Amino acid sequence: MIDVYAFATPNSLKIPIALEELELPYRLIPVNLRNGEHKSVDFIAMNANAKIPVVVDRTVPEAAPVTISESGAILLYLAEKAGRLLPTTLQLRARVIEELFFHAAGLAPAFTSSFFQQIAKSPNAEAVARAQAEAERTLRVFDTRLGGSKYVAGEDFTIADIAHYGWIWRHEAAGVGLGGTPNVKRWFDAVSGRDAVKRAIARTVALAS
Ligand SMILES: N[C@@H](CCC(=O)N[C@@H](CS)C(=O)NCC(=O)O)C(=O)O
Repeated sequence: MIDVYAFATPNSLKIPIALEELELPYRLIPVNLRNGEHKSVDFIAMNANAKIPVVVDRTVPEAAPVTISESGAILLYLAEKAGRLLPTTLQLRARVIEELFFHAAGLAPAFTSSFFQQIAKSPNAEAVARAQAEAERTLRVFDTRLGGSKYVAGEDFTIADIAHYGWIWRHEAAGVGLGGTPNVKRWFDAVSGRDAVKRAIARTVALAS
């Protein structure tokens, strides 16, 4: 079994989407961030960074389980394990890896920061506006990339789309709309309509109920 430690969050959602798309059986184990469960000794033994998602793959033949954190790294691990959702040509693979890094180092931190500014108990108008502007800027970069192809790294759906979907799914919480980015809107509607994505959202949202 593949164990996925997660909660109803943007970074968590990526992993069930990948596993549903890959048709790999998995078990979702809730880590309630509201109760600080990610700071427990047992959780930190799996991820010293104290963040979800974490995957423990107990299905590795003749080897100890693989424990892995960082959603982008987990997506790469699962795609390589299954031999799907990651192109084999060097050129297309480079695009996917570029997007995974852009997501992890650009779009996700900008959206995370804007989200925290939106929910701040004592919001500072300048800080809110600056964080929102950077989230919108990264969204426009994403829109430009999507202007040239059906999916973000080419004509096929890959783990790069799954990585970006996590935060675009929660764009409203980050104070960002999709009205000014038609390519993102088109892509978001198409990815939201995939059966695997619908199943993953239902299972992930249920973690917080
Ligand atoms: N770079 C990490 C970010 C993970 C992350 O920020 N997870 C959030 C939930 S979406 C979390 O665990 N937050 C708890 C905290 O920071 O205390 C990844 O992509 O997995």
